[in-house]
Amino acid sequence: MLRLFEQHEIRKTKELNGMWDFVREDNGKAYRLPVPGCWEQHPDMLTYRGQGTYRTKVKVDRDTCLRLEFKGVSHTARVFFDGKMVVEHYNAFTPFSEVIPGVKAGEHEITVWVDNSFGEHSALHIPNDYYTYGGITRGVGMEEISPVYIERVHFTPEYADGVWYGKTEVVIRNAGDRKASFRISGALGGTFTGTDCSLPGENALAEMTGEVEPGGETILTGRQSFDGVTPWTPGEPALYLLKVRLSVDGEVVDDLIERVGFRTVSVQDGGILLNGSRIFMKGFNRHEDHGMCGCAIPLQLMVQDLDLMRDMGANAVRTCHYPNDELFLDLCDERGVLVWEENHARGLDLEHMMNPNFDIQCENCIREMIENHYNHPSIVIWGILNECASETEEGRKKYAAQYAQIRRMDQSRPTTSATCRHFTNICLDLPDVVSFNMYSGWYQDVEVKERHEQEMEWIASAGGAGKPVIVSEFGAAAMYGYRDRGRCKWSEERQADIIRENLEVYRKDSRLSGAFIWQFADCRVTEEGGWFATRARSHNNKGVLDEYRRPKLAYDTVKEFFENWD
Ligand code: ADA
Repeated sequence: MLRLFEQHEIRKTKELNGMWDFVREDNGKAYRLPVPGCWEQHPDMLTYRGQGTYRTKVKVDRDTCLRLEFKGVSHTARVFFDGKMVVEHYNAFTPFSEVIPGVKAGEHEITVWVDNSFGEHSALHIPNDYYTYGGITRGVGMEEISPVYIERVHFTPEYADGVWYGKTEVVIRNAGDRKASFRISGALGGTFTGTDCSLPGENALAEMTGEVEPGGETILTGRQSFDGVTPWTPGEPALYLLKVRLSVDGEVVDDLIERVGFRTVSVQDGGILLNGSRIFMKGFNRHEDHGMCGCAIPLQLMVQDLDLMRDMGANAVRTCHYPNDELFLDLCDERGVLVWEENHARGLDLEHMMNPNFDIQCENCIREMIENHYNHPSIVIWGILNECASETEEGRKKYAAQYAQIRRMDQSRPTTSATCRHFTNICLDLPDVVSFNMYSGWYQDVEVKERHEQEMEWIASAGGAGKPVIVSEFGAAAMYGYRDRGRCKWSEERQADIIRENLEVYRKDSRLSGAFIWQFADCRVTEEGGWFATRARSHNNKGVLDEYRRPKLAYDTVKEFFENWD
């Protein structure tokens, strides 16, 4: 399953999830591995870092144009169709696709060379405080498309003078060899399992027409009002299906269905507003990692994670430190969970940021994140560059360039970045929301309130005055099952104490717009880079649950606070 709803009624689609052949490159050994999946699941490859090749066969029953879609390959992929390379992609956490025209009826072979190694070529996946797994780790789809097809549809809800508007941007591409005149039609409404929403009365999209050159792309935009809209809110996450159809020479040749919600996000007077009302984001930092399956988390375990967060009273999640599987975002849309999604970069110092691949790899990651996830109403903040070199002039240029890229692509959501460069960060004036990571009571043996006040004063004096502020990380580590009446460090008791001390301070501070616990569940870390030296079991153990989702004592502490936050 790639999404929680059908995206096509006309385009012919097929999921390629299942068992694929796999050959490990270092020793030539052959396997059958599941897709999606991490190769670390196999007992022979528990710690394998290197290359391998996946292979499968597909069949088409007529001459056609194929579109292959990969939701995530960790971390570099080269895709071959009948032995010819069709696309190369870097970054485990963003989807990519490729259109292959002129495919003949019959059987064809898809081969994917995968590399999860570290080195100069990889600026973002480095040895780090989370694990870079190997494999085709998210779903794969294959679609038969017409040569002129819908590349994507972006829907932006707007609200003015009591009326909801929707701006629809449609991107049409032409993989054929002749110029085409086309017409776009569509409707907003429909139903889906979950919250069942239909707009009363007329909801057809205003028609648009255009032309597209061979090998070219045409973008059309329309804006119209909608009556009887139920806005998307955490309490009532109303969603609508937006169905767009493409006709060429009077014949419907393609379609795309997106699921959208009507809500606005803005910042004002130091607060974050959803549909004009101030919100507070209380939630978790969550890595895509699970003791059972690495980063290739199946739907039922994603659902369990969100159920556990809801049980603790959370209303928000930060997808630290990379874009997430779209199935997870679909679930957040349906459940009214507020999402801070961020690009892929954790703790990169200036030397890492000066890697010649850094700028382009970040730019691609941000572009793919926003292009693909634009329509999710649950995403209310775009984040960048967690704990990177924001204290340097060179670093500042990179922060500024990335915020500018986001604003070019999306003006409907605020931006932020989680910093740990306390008192030295020179980038606080750049984002819409200021966020900081603070480990009072764990790394720093300081009084939480006093340290928090120092931080708030510094933020106001360093470019953050008047902006919303979020405590983006706080927490402490505990080994699951380790209890100690003396409440020593690494015991579940001590972790719960530290989280409590922090929550007590943040709950009383009306200047804040959010507090995110580090972290939801324990996650694996790399041993390369020396992380094991400070990370028992080669895991980051600050989870409120362990990697198998067994709750520690802090679970009930968080629940007590989050459920009674007001
Ligand atoms: C940082 C970082 C996290 C994690 C955390 C910790 O703030 O953003 O990825 O490493 O600290 O556990 O120390």
